[in-house]
Amino acid sequence: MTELAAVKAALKTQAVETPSWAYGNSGTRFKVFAQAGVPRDPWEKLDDAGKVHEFTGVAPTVALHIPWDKVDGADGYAELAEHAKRRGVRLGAINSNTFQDDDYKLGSICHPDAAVRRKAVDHLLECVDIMDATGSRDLKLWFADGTNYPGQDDVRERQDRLAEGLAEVYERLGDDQRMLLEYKFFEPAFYTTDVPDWGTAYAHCLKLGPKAQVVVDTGHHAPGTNIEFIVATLLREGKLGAFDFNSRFYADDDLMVGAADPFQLFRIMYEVVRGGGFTSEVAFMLDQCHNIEAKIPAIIRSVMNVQEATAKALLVDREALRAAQLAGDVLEANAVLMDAYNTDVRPLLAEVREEMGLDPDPLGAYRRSGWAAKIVEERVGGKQAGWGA
Ligand code: AOS
Ligand code: ZN
Ligand code: ZN
Repeated sequence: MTELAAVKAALKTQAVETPSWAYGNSGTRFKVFAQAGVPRDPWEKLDDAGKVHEFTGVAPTVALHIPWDKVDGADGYAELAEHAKRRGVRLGAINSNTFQDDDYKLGSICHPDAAVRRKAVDHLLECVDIMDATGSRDLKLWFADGTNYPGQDDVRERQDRLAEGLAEVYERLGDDQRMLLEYKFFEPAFYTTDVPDWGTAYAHCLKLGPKAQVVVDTGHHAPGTNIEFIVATLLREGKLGAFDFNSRFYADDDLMVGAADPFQLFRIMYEVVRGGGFTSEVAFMLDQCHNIEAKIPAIIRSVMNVQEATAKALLVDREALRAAQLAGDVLEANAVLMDAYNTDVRPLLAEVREEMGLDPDPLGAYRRSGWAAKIVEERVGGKQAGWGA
């Protein structure tokens, strides 16, 4: 296989998981701008996700969020999985929610009251039951737990509570299931967060065992953090479970991935490729909210941005780079990397899509499909789905 053929083959195997909540309405704490045609339930979210996969060819799974995507009936989740299949996609990670209940004001799994911790852990166990029904591999955990004021709670004891709760859920996982622990440096807690950084997530995952892995959400770091270094380190330790891709300018902005800093995304993807993460079990998920832009095209654009960064990362001349590095040729090593980054990979990706039997222009194809007008016309009445509901 020529090198270019190998790059194309790799790009064809790429799988980007889209989040169910990105198809619904979202906003800031100031205002949610509702959009016509937005899904009203998980079934319609899957209809839209099916369109993203139909036009990109590389978005085969959809992450669910419980309780936002809760369905009724004993066979509800099996039916949802069937519905996904009919739309050409599969159900992906199950995201838990221990942040929208009044009981969680002082935390969930780290709460000082054992009864609240019990409630939180029971919810996580319920999520594993759902995974059994949907056939999902991953349980994605993000905790809003933390404190707002120094002295509010015992920071160290909260870690013990966290470890205890996680251990109980870990024990419940099936052989092929994983627990993905996401960190975030602040928000909603403003003084301490119980899983604030990759080191804390890594320490808990290490203690738990091989089925516990760290999630890197690209929007969850302090400005200036070298995320690709974290990625390289976690991959080296075999502890990178997944990405939550999005872009940030200031805080956890959840904008389209690759929109704020495509160069950073390239550097991250280069470390993924370099560390063997592209072919391993690392899950590439989007975690975004499309507050003002149309949802489906924004998600298609995001998937394409991931593809472009990946293509550039795959195009790095690794031999030339290594030779320059070993020779101590700083400028040449940097030039090799920048050459790949500055390559216009859009024609290459258009070819890849054509070879996959797809339209080379996914956004144009979506626009021409008439789906946007159809959902506006058909999805009338009922309550639109949204982040938080
Ligand atoms: C929150 O900031 C995190 O990014 C989580 O991944 C969260 O669960 C997700 O945004 C869906 O609520
Ligand atoms: Zn996230
Ligand atoms: Zn986030």
